[in-house]
Amino acid sequence: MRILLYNPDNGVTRNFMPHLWMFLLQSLTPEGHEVVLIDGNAQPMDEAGIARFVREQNIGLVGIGAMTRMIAKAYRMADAIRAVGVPVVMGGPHVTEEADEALGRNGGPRHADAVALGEADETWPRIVEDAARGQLKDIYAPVDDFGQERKPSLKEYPAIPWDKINLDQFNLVPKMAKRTLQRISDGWGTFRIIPMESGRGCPYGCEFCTVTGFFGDSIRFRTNESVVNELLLLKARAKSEGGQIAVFFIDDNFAINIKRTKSLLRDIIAADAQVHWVAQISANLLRDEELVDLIAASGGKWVFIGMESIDPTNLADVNKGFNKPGEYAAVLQRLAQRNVYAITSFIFGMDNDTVGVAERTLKEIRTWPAGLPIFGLLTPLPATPLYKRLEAAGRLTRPKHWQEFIPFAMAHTPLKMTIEEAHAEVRAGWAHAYSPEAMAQAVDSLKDKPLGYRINIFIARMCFRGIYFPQMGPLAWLKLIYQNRRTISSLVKEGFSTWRGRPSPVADESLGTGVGAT
Ligand code: B12
Ligand code: SF4
Repeated sequence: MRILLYNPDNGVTRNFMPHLWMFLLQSLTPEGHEVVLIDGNAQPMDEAGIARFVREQNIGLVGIGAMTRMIAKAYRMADAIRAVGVPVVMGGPHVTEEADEALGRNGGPRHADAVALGEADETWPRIVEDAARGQLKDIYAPVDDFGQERKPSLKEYPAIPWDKINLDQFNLVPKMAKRTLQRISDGWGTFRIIPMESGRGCPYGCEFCTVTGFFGDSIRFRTNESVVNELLLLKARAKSEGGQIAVFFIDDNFAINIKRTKSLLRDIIAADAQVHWVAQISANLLRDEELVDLIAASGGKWVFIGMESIDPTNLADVNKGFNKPGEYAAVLQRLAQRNVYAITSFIFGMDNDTVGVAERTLKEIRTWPAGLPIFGLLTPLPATPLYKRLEAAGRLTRPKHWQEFIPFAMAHTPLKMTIEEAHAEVRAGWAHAYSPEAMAQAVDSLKDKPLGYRINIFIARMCFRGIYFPQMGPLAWLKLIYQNRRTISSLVKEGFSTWRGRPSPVADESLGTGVGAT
């Protein structure tokens, strides 16, 4: 049987990296079946297009995975596929919480023939075999022989064959530049950001987060050896094709067990398996100097930190009181001293937020080392404690907000400002953090570092800006370049004089990773 695994785009941003679930399920597919992957972010498709694809390619089963914000598109695509007679199984965090919606058991239309609840590592092979026999069940749940929920252990993690998988759709280097860039230094003919997990689960239980409910509070880790081998495979692939690879450790809290993280990083260094990497780590765990040393030595370039708010009352409200705004600056300095920078994520529209929260936050940010700030709105995702609290309080204005997804729009009323005011705060956050002046200031703040770091932060910020401001077309890019012409010209001038002062133009090792290509 030919199986298509499909992840829809959200129609707003281009994800900079493929989704891990597709590669994982592909590796867990029983022998005798062929798996094709389509990521809508890299290969946009509409309903007619996917229906044609499954017919022409003789697809016998389609698996669709989606976050809440993409679910409406996922349902439309599923409807189109089912209309041409091909069964659809859906999985991922949204349908796990809203299985009745996907199966049409809540009064709405049915979108999926089957739903895989929770982690599907162990149920996927069964789903495939049932589909091949034409006997798909409605629901597949990860349970043991006694019907108790069972979280898969990651000790026997499948070897994802990164050396063989066709990754053409995930190359971030434009096709026309591939040949030329292949010859630069170690080669930049391909540049891919690959998702990798070293563990699952987070015990912290922040109120707005799906993770503790979905993956559980018991943390499970892969063996160091299996992570190191995967890194080595990816590194070898990048080398053989004259390209670059960076890894996004998608663990929700990569350092949740500091002892284990240190041991993994030491093993990566010992095996010479370093690639440039980014990971999510909460600020409280970055107090440890030795950990930060190891992060830098093992290839860590960017750390994603869910700061959420600079207001301790807000943090306590969402059960994230372990974040201490008073130590944010010190944490970021500690990283920057090792040339590791931070993606700092903030949520506006929290219960204690008032008008002006964006400017208050930006004032703090301006005192920190340059980084990549992100601003979002508090969003009640299905089945989270936040959703339940707001529902009970009658504060949800769009209880099924996912059925009509609107980017950066609230689905409940904040307590101390209006919905429109919260939207304006997010707009202000993005506009000021990524204005040409802020870009110039970020580059200038790194004037003591080699040129490569400044170029890296500038490119990363230009790309990251695209999370909020659409910049997909050439015109939007030209406008952006024009607006930032002063910073660009100063970087080019400096680059030119550095190059003239050197015997040969070797790319600066400090260039790091332009991970922010969203
Ligand atoms: C990496 C990641 C991202 C990446 C993008 C995704 C990517 N390219 O990988 C980035 C950093 C860009 C990102 C952004 C956002 N993310 Co995010 N992200 C994650 C993260 C950390 C890891 C995803 C992952 O690979 N997990 C590991 C794999 C193995 O797990 P999985 O995807 O769940 O798949 C398993 C099962 O769900 C199931 N499964 C999944 N799909 C399918 C399909 C089929 C057919 C089957 C059978 C089974 C199946 O089987 C898999 C194996 O067990 C998760 C948290 C987490 N730990 O999962 C959040 C998470 C998915 N993100 C989340 C959110 C909210 C966001 C943002 C909206 C945040 C924001 N406010 O801006 C944005 C939106 C991005 C966008 N462009 O639309 C939420 C989604 C909750 C929800 N109900 O939708 C999560 C769960 C985190 C959270 N805090 O709750 N994210
Ligand atoms: S620390 Fe991060 S992953 Fe863990 S519950 Fe909080 S927001 Fe979710």
